Amino acid sequence: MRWDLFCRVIDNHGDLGVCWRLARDLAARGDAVRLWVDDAAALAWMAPRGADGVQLLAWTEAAPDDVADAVVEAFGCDPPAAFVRAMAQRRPAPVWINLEYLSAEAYVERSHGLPSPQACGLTKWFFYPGFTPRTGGLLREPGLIDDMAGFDGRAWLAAQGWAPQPPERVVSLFCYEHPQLPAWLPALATQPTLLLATPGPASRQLRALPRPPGLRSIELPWLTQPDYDRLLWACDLNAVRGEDSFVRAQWAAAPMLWQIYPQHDGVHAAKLEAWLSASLDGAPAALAAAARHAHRHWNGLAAAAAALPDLAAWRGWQRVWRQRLLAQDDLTTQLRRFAAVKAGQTLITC
Ligand code: TRH
Repeated sequence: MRWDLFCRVIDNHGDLGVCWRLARDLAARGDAVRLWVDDAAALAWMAPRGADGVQLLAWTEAAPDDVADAVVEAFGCDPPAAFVRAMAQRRPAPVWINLEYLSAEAYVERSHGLPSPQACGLTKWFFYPGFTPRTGGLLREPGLIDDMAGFDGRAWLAAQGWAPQPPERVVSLFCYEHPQLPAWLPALATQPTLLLATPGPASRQLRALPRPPGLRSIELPWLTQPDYDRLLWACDLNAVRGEDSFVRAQWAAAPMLWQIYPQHDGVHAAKLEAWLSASLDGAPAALAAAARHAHRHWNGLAAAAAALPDLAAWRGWQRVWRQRLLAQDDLTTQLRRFAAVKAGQTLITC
């Protein structure tokens, strides 16, 4: 199958991060992918060597010479008008899919797979990632779990020059502007800790804060997506943000803190609670309570800080949660199946 994938970079790196990961996965399965991006600058560090089978194109308002079998607009970015006109003229019509943001909230299962008739006569289908079999699943490329199985985290960190000095634990930090950071550092330092801070807000805020005794930190460069994965696999605790690193931390199955993408009207609180309920369902009560509190405090939704859960017990539970997620088909498998079925059912309603 041939794909046209549209990505508009709003802010931060998740739009491009998710689209690149999807494009790479589709191509690795033998599909031809054109990835149309309005600002691909971050690929210079995220994926400096590109990917076989992925044709990277600059977003253009010009009419295309042709349209692929399936068109995916990521996060409701609306393809260019001339492209949509070409889609409506194509026979057979392409399958048009809107790949939505990830959430564990209940509306996702209700909305996943619904059609939306468009003025041009085409049907746009809503495809929701998610954590349950009644959603579109999560991006998980073939071989990911095997790659982790043979990975030696401490050796990899040492090879990068980021080896902890025993008995230091290693924590990765990828965050937005973070009001809790000044209080978090002394709490981390109660045990010898090496903090690996990603570029951007994490390093910038850290630079301005005193280092409590017991805490060392290293400012990292931007890593390729595969190397950022390896960082998550190597660390004892990962502070992640947004959507894609949030998913990758769940595949790493290490203790994690998620700084959700803050939304002005506070709707992110419901999104956080939905994920906490899903991912801690069945966890030992004390662990679940401590992990919930840690995430709420991390997101400014709980006043007082509290001790983190025991990292060994937390890692044990993250592995249980990962096993549950592995039971569902991955997003690319489901998307390809969905597009093939809809291609057979494309309705021209005009
Ligand atoms: O950068 P983000 O905050 O992106 C956000 C979210 O996706 C949010 O949902 C969306 O609404 C907003 O963008 C527009 O976090 P996220 O989703 O983790 O994306 C970061 C990407 O960068 C991810 O693919 C991982 C990748 N990455 C690297 O490749 N190397 C690195 O060194 C780091 C730190 C990240």
